[in-house]
Amino acid sequence: MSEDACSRVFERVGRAVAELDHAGAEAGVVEALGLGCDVYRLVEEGLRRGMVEVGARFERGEYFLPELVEAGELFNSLMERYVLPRLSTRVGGRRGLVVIGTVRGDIHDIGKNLVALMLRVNGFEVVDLGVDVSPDRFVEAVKKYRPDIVGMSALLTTTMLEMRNVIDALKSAGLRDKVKVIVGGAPVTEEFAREIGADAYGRDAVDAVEKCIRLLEKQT
Ligand code: B1M
Repeated sequence: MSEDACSRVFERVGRAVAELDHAGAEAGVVEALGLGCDVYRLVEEGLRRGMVEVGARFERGEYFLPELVEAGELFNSLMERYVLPRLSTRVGGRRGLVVIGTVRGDIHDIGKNLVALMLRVNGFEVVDLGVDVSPDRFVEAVKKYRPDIVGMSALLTTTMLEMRNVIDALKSAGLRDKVKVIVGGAPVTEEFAREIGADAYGRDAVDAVEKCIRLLEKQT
């Protein structure tokens, strides 16, 4: 398989997702897999790139809420049919336990699900609290599951502020020094993570896995 050939197909997949061209996106995914391209790169450089363009069109007023919904469905359906079966086969091991959720007020879960999946594939056990998770629910989950790591996802500039509230709630409950905290999501930055007192920032799902592995190494 040639890198160039894969990059070209990824670009086409991204464009098709952006256009909400279901057949074109599916054909591109099938072609990329047929070429033996890396599945995770297909997700990041193809599917996710298309989603970012969908967001940009929404911002410019070219797309509206139904298009955002449709893009989410297209992404999920391609993931379920083509990507998950290829990644899930590698699930196993027990590196550590991560409690993950999308913060209060935010219902975006595609990125969070991808992070949870990549953590599982890489040997982590994951308790997924879902979306719109309040600080209290994070605290309760830490008490109940005693995870090594708490992971928070936010896709909105407004809801990313909830991450600080979760960290404060963990402090108030006397649990902050018992868990490591990793944050991520489109508007979140390394600097913001540092500012709110998180232990790590994950740029994407692979980076999140690497950071979680490093967080556990620091503990031992
Ligand atoms: Co929404 N939306 N949306 N949306 N949506 C964004 C986020 C937006 C950037 C679009 C835009 O205007 N450009 C914009 C936010 C603007 C802002 O805050 N600055 C936006 C808006 C405005 C809204 C609504 C307010 C729209 C409205 O109602 N008027 C509304 C809010 C609802 C709410 O949450 N309260 C809304 C709703 C929705 C849908 C429900 C329709 C749908 C989500 C469906 C779903 O998730 N089940 C949706 C979608 C699809 C998007 C875009 C187009 C795509 C998001 C996505 O799934 N990307 C998005 C545009 C964009 O992202 N630029 C947009 C693919 C996914 C694989 O990437 O989620 O970034 P991502 O995850 C990555 C990394 O960020 C990282 O790893 C992942 C894998 O690489 N990561 C982590 C994520 N979490 C992590 C956690 C970690 C580590 C890494 O550690 C724990």
